[in-house]
Amino acid sequence: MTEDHDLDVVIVGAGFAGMYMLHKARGLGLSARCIEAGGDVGGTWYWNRYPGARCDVESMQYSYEFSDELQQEWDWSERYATQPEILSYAQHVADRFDLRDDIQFDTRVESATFDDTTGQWTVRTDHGDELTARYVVMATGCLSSTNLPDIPGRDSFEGASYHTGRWPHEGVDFTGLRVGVIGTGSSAIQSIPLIGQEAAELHVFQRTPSYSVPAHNRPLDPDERERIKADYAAFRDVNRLTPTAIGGRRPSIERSALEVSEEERRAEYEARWADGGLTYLGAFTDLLIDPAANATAADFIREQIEAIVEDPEVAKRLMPDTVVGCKRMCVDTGYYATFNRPNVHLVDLRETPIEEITPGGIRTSDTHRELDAIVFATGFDAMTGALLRIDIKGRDGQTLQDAWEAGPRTYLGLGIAGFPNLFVITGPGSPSVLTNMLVSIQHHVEWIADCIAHMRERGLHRIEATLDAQDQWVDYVNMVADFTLFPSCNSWYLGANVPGKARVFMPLLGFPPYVERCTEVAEKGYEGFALQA
Ligand code: N01
Repeated sequence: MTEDHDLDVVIVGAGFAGMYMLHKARGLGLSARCIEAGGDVGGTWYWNRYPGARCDVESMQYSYEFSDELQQEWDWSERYATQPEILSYAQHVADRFDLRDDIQFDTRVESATFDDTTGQWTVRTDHGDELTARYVVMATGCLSSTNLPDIPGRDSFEGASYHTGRWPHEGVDFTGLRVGVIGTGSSAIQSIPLIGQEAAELHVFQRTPSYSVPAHNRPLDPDERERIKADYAAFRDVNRLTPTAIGGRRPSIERSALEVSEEERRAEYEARWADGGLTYLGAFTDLLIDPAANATAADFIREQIEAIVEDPEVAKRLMPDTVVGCKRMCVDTGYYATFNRPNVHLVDLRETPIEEITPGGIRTSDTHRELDAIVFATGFDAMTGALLRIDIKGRDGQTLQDAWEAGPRTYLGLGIAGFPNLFVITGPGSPSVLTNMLVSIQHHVEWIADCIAHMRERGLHRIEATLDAQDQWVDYVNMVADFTLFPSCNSWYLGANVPGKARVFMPLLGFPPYVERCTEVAEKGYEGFALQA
């Protein structure tokens, strides 16, 4: 690692965003250091080691495309890759491009302060390092700051407790134990079937039921893999042109759910259910726009729950009544069927809320359940949590906490007015979590690298989003969200899962128009940004 403490760029985080940013920065001849809180690369895939953790974007899509050698040499083994396989892919990338030399592991960035006179950032870590850099790139991840709810008595529990996003590296053996899982989002839905097979008794504490579609995971057929690899670029292009940059294999149908006959609609849902995965929501164009269209997709899933779950009362409790898709859809392997096991019990917190966690278990309004272990599958302080945990001070000593008090404000999700030379990868105001993250990450890294190259060629040293451009962008992001059903339920997209967090719809819907806008901004000399020598 360079011993130099005066760098061109400091990158915070060594997940897929930070790793590629480091590679690109080196390619530009910049001196760069990446600071990573974990003990290795991988970001989300380093931390989320809970049973059943795997990506719900298909493995042939959830990978880097910047190096053809890399995408040709790596063989995914399953349709949806497991966490260990994705982590070993990240490690392979780190080795292949010698990235570790410039990554400082087990180190957390505590503050980043901009000096208006020198135009430099000073970055301080919990190890006492003090680095200066012209640019800071926040590659801190959207779902990395865990949300551990403040339930009364939480810390009094005498058994073992875990958060899915901070799972012990050595794994956990639940054999013979009485386990409680709090939460029923994606992490819970992936882990519950496996914990249910192991535990003596499993109690699932559900506050809001989730819609989940089957993954139908399977080993990847080598012929299928080779077919894709033979023209990988075309495969990527098709996926990139969908609104979520996912699933061009089964594209959205350009018509309303209400335009077609009942039989046709049903056949489409059945085909997508049988195929599995997130493309279920692409069945018709208006599923996330028109409540009546959405209800047809939601009804179909509720029917499936009714058919799978043997106890009609349990089935009813598992049925969501919100708009399907306005909370992130889940993809599962045997989730609903797990409730047919005699050792798995559903606790509906809407009927009997949690009152407290006790030394011996969890007390709800009707009873106390004795537990040996509690799993908090309670999610993340999404999109802003990891950024706001760092004390970031921009121009005139303004803190990011103050600037974002009423919710995050960015221009393109990439820059923030008042914070020169600070870039965010997949930040709020960009499509980010509504897309295949690998595609969004690569787009942002390349945009940032091109921007820095543009500045260097012209002897420019400072770039900052203008307040005007940022205000217009925030209005646009809100306008797009308001045109959809997304703001209609309490999702983490809205910050609604964290008590006290400002309620703002953070990501932007629609990847292709966003990419076009970013390209146009760059072509017009970074329109909406102020650039200075
Ligand atoms: O977190 P979540 P997650 N008392 O926020 C409940 C990605 N991901 O870790 O809905 C009781 O979705 C909360 O209830 P409610 C993916 O983008 C991807 O599961 O707020 N319950 C909810 O049920 C995903 O969306 C993959 O009422 C409480 C649950 O905890 C995102 O990460 C896999 C509570 C949290 O669900 C986050 O998923 C895993 C309380 N006080 C994750 N507080 C794949 O690629 C919260 N809850 C497959």
